[in-house]
Amino acid sequence: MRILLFIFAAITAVFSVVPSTLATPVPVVTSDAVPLHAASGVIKSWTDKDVTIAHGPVASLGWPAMTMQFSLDEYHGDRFSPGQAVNFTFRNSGSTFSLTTVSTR
Ligand SMILES: [Cu+2]
Repeated sequence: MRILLFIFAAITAVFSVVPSTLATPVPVVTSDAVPLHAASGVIKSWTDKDVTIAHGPVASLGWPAMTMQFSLDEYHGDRFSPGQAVNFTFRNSGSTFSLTTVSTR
């Protein structure tokens, strides 16, 4: 009987430890995240590889308004047509600017 009580006590001890172990927060790694930039503009052309957008100022990059190309390598959304006014986000890796999201405005 003593052995059964010992086993019961041991099992109880183990289970009382598990919840606090599960509650330990998992650290979120953000150091390699590439920031997104947001802008609005008008679609000028759309090909299979890239889109040209006449966009307004991009505050997060200190950019003035300009017309430029964005790569579609990372874009999986709907295709838009020349003349459409849009809000969009993009990320830059070196000299490549990749479109990430687009929506009409
Ligand atoms: Cu630009």
